Amino acid sequence: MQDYGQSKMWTTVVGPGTVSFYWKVSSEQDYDFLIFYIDNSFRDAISGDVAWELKTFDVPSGIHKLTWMYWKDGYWSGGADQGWVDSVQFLPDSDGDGLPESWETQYFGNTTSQNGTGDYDADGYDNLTEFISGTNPTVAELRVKIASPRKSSLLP
Ligand SMILES: [Ca+2]
Ligand SMILES: [Ca+2]
Ligand SMILES: [Ca+2]
Ligand SMILES: [Ca+2]
Repeated sequence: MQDYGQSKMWTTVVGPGTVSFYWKVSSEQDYDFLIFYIDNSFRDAISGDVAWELKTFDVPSGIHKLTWMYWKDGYWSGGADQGWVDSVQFLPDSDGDGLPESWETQYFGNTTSQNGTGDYDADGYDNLTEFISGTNPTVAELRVKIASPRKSSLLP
């Protein structure tokens, strides 16, 4: 690829939902960037030598264009001078509660009975927290609290 210029890839999705992907870049630090846009609005950029990173963004309702662009300034090149994007995944969330449809269906059998603030298994973690941390929203996570021993009871 020539100095000065850009290369792009894009896809369109129907929101609401969540897009996630891995990206990395090897470029001239602070001059050449790998950039992510939703429609024409800037969301994030990396520059220099960045190892694979997982990124997650909310996509609002409607049709949206997701764009990844490698952008170069007019002067030097650095590193391998390219960006990589991998494992792009869009999880639709038609009711906009932050829980992907596939996740709601997997655990609750439908998308309507639960939302992000519900706590189906009453373990103190709401469903959105369980989704983000990868725990099971239908099985209570064990919460262990070990109190420090009271000196008074040991040494009366
Ligand atoms: Ca949902
Ligand atoms: Ca729901
Ligand atoms: Ca819970
Ligand atoms: Ca749980």
